[in-house]
Amino acid sequence: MMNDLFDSVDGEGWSEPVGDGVVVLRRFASSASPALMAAVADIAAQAPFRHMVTPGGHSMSAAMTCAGSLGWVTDARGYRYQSCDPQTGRAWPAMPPKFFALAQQAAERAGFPGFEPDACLVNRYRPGAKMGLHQDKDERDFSQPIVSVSLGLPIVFQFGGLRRSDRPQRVILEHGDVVVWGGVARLNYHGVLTLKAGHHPLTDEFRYNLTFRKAG
Ligand code: MD6
Ligand code: FE
Repeated sequence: MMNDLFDSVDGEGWSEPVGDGVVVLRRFASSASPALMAAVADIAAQAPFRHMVTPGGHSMSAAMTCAGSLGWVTDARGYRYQSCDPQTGRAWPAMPPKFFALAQQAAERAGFPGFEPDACLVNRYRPGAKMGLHQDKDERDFSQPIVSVSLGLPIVFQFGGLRRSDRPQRVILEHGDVVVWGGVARLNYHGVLTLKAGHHPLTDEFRYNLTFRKAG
């Protein structure tokens, strides 16, 4: 697996397979990260970060916004994708071309050529925020992978199995790391542990996560 230790056609980094269908492309997004964060600020100026409420009535500890033709929302009615931001009534901000290109390159590098994400969920964690084990299953086509970009403070990611009770592996995700998740792993449970306090030169006290999906 020589190519896993070296090269990436489009940039820096190295690959670490985590399990069938899951690979971490270490530092794949490092050089793009300042431009990605500038685009996040742009998105948040149009569609502000907010703490969405789960159908069970709990406010999520990660603040969220979205870009693309579809955005993921949760409220008392459930989880779904929709084309408008419920908070502003306007369409979600367009997917920045830099986002699309990076996600497509990462997917290709991981063996999923032709990935065309139409939704980018942007999560912002402050110290104390976390995301419990969940499946990403609101998308239409599970043949398409998910590409997840970590920016800012490190966090412990949990990669579980198809049952919530399957004991998860733990992997630290750092600034610039990209996880590509698909195939037999597409519906596996996963989450992140509580963010610890710290400071990052690009993101201050926060960790951001961009997850790209083909939702529609
Ligand atoms: C996060 N990520 O890293 C949350 N989902 O903050 C996810 O929920 C996620 O990173 C599916 C695939 C990759 C992910
Ligand atoms: Fe997820």
